[in-house]
Amino acid sequence: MTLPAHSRRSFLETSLAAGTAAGLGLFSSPMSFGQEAPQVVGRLMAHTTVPMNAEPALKDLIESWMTPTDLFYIRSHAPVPKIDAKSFRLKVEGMVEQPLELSLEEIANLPQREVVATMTCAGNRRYEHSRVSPIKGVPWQEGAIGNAKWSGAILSSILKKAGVRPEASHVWFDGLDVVPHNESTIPFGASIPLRKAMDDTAEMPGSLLCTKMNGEALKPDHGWPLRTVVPGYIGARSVKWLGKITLSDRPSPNHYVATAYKVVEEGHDLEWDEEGPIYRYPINSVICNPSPGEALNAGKVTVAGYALPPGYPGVTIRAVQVSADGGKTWKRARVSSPVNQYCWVLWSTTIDVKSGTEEIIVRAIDSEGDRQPRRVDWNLKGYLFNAWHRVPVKV
Ligand SMILES: Nc1nc2c(c(=O)[nH]1)N[C@H]1C(S)=C(S)[C@@H](COP(=O)(O)O)O[C@H]1N2
Ligand SMILES: [Mo]
Repeated sequence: MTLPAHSRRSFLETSLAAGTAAGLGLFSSPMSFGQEAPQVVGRLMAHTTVPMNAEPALKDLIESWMTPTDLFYIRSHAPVPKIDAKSFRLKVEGMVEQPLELSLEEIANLPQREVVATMTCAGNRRYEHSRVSPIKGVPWQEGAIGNAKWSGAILSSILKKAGVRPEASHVWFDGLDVVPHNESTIPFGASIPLRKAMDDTAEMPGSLLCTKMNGEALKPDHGWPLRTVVPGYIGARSVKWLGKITLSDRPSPNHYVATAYKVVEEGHDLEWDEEGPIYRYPINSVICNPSPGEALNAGKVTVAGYALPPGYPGVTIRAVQVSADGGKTWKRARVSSPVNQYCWVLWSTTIDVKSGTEEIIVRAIDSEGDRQPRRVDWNLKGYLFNAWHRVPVKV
């Protein structure tokens, strides 16, 4: 997938000219986190701590295909809400035959599933994107992504229990968090097409109402006691601290669907109105080792990272290619992890670098033959940045 080609601004590819090597590394340069020094929180580096917005170091991130929960990025728009598990009820309302109020116990008694899926923030790699001109928003490097085992009830089974009326076509999710917005507060919300919610296959439900992450009760930062997980969609559609599901004939009017999370260029009112919400994430790949600006000896160098197929059903990563000569020649990397739909792969290879080698580049190709784009259009919010990933090195 490429971004809409409506840009009057420059195309964007990360390049040496656009930033100094020292400014690129997650840990090598505190300056890359803006004015404030990054704060270490457990195994994450926090951009902000209230609310928590934090990502892991890339070398830690690719240590395992399944991301340990303490290395999983956290993206929250407001502090973790206080929820009482005993009195908690998930509301299901709107265009349904029978509105529901379900306790955690009742949800646990519905058909359960366990799925492995990658979650990624639409703003992952925003930091690189912002080099063309500054972008507001968390300056994510390449760590706003993780792969976890999610377990819980299948969303469609709850919808069937409530009885979806024929005029419904979208499923809204509202969180229990309280996000400051225009001098007032709103819950974080999302919505997905009803068809996506009902698109269960033997391997993968269209959407999950998740109560466990990596085999343990969800951690508060990740949405305890209940969150949605929508495989293939940007993280923003997987609402944490889920309190209410509403069936409707239109997408949610919540700010995070109606206004935020759109690919717009200038952000005038008509452009926001015309542009639809982002749902799926695009193909991507990232070099996690070596680090930007790392000094390397001439000769063979190990290069490793992750690659993510686009969030289409059945699409996987076919190949990951690495170049040390500016893209003239490419070497195919070895994929060392399972290759599944909706999941990243981990890859590594060795490549020859010599005196004068300035950068190492990676790109990925999916099972449909679609390629990660060399460059993408700049957009106002810095979403879905997936140009070839370039890491400057010193040999
Ligand atoms: N209620 C609520 N749900 C939310 C958010 C939030 O701020 N509030 N952030 C969203 C965004 S933008 C992302 S990328 C993912 C991040 O999930 P994680 O913090 O478990 O990694 O949660 C999504 N769900
Ligand atoms: Mo996000």
